[in-house]
Amino acid sequence: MAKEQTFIMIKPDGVRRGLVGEIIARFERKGFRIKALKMKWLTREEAERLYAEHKGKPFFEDLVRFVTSGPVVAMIIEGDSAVKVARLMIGPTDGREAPPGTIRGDYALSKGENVIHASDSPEKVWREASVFFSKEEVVGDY
Ligand code: D4T
Repeated sequence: MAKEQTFIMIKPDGVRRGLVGEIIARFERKGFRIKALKMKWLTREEAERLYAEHKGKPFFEDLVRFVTSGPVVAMIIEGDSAVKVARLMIGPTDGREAPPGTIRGDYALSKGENVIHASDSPEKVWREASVFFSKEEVVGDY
């Protein structure tokens, strides 16, 4: 499989709980390269853009309130089958059902406050990443 990039975001609960280092370490140890990294406190407009696909759903307001409740840490990582592998590593949406060994399985006990986001398709990677990064901020091969 060719090298691929994906977008990861540690949500405000993960940042507040001091899980940033732990989570980044998992992706590094798995073999991914960090290509961009940023802490940012999202505005409401940015949060709505990030989660545009969920607009109108019953949980949308809570989701936007939560994701703007504190800073998040966003990154672009690169490696073989990055989108699929990162989704496997974070686990299913609901932390109560996520298997131990996955990030949500180990650190989340909720569906709303579930510590981390990873893009679920290659088409969404840059759409989501562009809320945080310009193309110039993504470093070259190293
Ligand atoms: P994200 O997008 O944050 O990586 O989560 P998932 O990809 O695993 O799940 P999702 O897009 O379906 O949901 C986005 C976000 O909304 C919250 N949520 C979701 C919620 O609070 N209640 C719900 O019923 C659903 C479906 C959790 C993640």
